[in-house]
Amino acid sequence: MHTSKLEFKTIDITTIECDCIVNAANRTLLGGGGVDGAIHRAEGPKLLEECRSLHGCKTGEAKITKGYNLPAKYIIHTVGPVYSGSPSDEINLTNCYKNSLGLAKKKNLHTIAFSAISTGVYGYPFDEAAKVALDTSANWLTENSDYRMEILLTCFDDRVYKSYSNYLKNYSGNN
Ligand code: AR6
Repeated sequence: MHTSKLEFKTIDITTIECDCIVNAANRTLLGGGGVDGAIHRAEGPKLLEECRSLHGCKTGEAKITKGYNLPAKYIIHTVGPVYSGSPSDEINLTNCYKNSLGLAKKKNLHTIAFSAISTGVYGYPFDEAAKVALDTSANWLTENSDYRMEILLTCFDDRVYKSYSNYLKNYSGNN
């Protein structure tokens, strides 16, 4: 018997004690601004050194490193799409969530906290990104119902929190 969970809340991802946090990285995996910058700042040079050995990451894919001094045991680095308005954006963003969850399962991890991938510098509209994050996470839990996974979607920006709330409100209204 196990209980999987899907929730969202306003929290700084670098403070979360869990099996893994998901960083919204870029294709170099060598750090940047936003949540990526915050994670690298909180951790320091050892993370950067391990990231160098990974030789980058394609959009929609995910790679894992240790969490070093962060409270999370591991960091999954995924690369969201730079929003362009084309159908490939949704496919790539969906793959970020799916591949991160798949990697966490492969590593036998059971608690995962996501940043709101692509909703900052990469310009993905909040409502559309919320739909992808919530639908993909919920579908993954259904498809992997034999595995316990607790998913937390972090919202650092109030507009992200509002989009998650609104999507769920409309969702329950339709059912
Ligand atoms: N904890 C949780 N969420 C955060 C934090 C934090 N400490 N800081 C920011 N966010 P962004 P992207 C939220 O720009 O759009 C970097 O330079 C933020 O409010 O970090 O995928 C990379 O190196 C927003 O909702 O990532 C790439 O070059 C969300 O995290 C590029 O930015 C994502 O915003 C990736 O852009």
